[in-house]
Amino acid sequence: MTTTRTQPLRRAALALALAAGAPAWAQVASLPGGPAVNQLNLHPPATAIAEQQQWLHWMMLIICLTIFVAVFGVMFYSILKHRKSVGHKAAHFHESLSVEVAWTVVPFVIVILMGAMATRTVVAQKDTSNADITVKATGYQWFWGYDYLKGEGEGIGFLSRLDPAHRAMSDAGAPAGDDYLLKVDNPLVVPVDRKVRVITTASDVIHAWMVPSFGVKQDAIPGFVRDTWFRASRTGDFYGQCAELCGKEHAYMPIHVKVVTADEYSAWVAAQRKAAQAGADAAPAIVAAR
Ligand SMILES: [Cu+2]
Repeated sequence: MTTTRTQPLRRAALALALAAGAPAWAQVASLPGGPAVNQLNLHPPATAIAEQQQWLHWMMLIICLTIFVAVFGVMFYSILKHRKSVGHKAAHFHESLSVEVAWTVVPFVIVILMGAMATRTVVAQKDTSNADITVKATGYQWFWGYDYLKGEGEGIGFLSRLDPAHRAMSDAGAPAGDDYLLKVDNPLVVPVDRKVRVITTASDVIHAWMVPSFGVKQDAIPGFVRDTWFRASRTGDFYGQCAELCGKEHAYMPIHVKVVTADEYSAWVAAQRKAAQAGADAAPAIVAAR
């Protein structure tokens, strides 16, 4: 009797919950170069370094899992088969040289092997020499500033801020779009297959410049200069976020890197220069008009 009465109620509540929740998540699709729907794994790599990192990540995980299964397998087997209730008699040996040598040498060899596999990538991550383009990324509360210091585009500088519409969506608790909280006014534009050195610093508190697809995460520290690099292997839009808790708007300072072809990059540089020149020309005119 009770079931027949509560079932329609439950169904109605479920339908209501689905109707309320469905529009929010049903229309969100994976963002290429950014987060994916139901993403469990790391972002698809867009640099050789990110590829190596992911290979290392899986290799280390498999090694750890193998050790875990082997150690716990032996342990549980021993507990089960050698228990007192089945009449097992404990051995009474002490100080076995061979066992002690084995449990010292085997883990040592495993650690050395893992370290040897990672060393090449870790060293390569830090090699910022011979960059084609050098960009300074400055963390501010709460946006990024980019200054092209060397290479094609030298002298260009701008701020990169979150789209105010996204901030409003966050305040309203109504997220929408695939690039929610990742859309900026001015993305960092770089050419494909060129070594881009990113110098990081900050003007107020510690921030961190992170783009997962590039395998890059570097603290931006006030009063200090740190650097990292990437060489994007394909064109497209890649997204990241500030990765160091930097205050109340920490979640609202995304990173958008636009990787374009060499020609598109040259065109972009020319357009930036033209805009800067137009601005410089207009300024005296405004002064004169007063
Ligand atoms: Cu920050």
